[in-house]
Amino acid sequence: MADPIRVAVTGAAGQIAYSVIFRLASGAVFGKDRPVYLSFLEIAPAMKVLEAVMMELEDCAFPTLAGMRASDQADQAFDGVNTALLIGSRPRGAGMERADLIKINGPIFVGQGKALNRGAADLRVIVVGNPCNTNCLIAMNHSDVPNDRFSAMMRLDYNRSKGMLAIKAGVPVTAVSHVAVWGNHSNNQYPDFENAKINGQPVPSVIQDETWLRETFVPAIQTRGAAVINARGASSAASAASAALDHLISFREPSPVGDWIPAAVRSNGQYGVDPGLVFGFPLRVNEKGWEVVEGLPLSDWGRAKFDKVLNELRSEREVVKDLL
Ligand code: NAX
Repeated sequence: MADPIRVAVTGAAGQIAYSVIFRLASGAVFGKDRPVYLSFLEIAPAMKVLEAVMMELEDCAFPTLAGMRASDQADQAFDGVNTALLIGSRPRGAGMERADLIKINGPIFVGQGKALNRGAADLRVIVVGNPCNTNCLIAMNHSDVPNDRFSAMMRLDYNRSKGMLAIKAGVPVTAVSHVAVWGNHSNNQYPDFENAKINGQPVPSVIQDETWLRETFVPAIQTRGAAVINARGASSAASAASAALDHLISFREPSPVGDWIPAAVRSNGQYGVDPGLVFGFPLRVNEKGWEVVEGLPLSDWGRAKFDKVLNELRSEREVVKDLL
């Protein structure tokens, strides 16, 4: 068997991790021939729960699980890892503003950014913990790991968009392609139906209901997380975990021919986004790395949505400027 791939998971006692970890260990992500070594990071009060997760992992007797360890020290957790899934952060509490959350979680990503220098030479970092774009920006700024190895997760928004368009059009999700989710994983993200396709045709020519696309689809995707919380009493976990693993895999293989993958990455100025901001773009992955898909048209209506989310990310960067 090949050498194990070493994966760090932070927030390992949390609900998203509970859906991520067993799939990583089972061979469902890297294949049945690739052993996986798991390295968990948690805060001290959550260690007991993490112990239970590790007991359950032992009880699964996965042939692909080469070993595991747990720590409350980021330096130890990231030592030698090939992939780091940064899921852990404090959830938003009652009455807490987004800016409060950014201020509370930002410092976590300063320390973790530095500790990521302990990773393997090919380390890739995926930020899920919210506010994920800005947390990614902070970690990137404190790490020597090349910027292009960092990304934040827009995949759940993309998967939600594909699912909802497919249901509306009465087609399988595989018929939906070219979905871009611009900007931030927040209520101001812009899930772009104008460039999206169904069976190769522009979505607006298949779903001929602009009012539904603009006034139902876009807000529904933007607020889907809150809808799940209202219905379940807890935030999205299985779908978020599934999206995190889709995201991880999509950086390890060439993108589907003619299509793209969604992720928030460091802007180089594409589409007028300030260089350095971590912004959700459509990307193509090839054997050399990834590149932003450029030149997609945006209508005035779409550009207004795009500019709104761009301004939101600029203000998040302002809130954390002391951490950069
Ligand atoms: P949970 O509260 O169930 O788990 C979070 C875990 O992180 C806890 O066990 C906690 O002890 C741990 N933690 C806190 N500070 C830590 C630190 N400094 N180092 C390591 N671990 C730490 O939350 P869960 O539902 O698993 O969500 C995790 C994060 O994902 C949240 O920030 C959430 O907002 C975010 N999400 C991001 C999504 C995205 O699309 N980017 C979608 C889903 C999700 O809302």
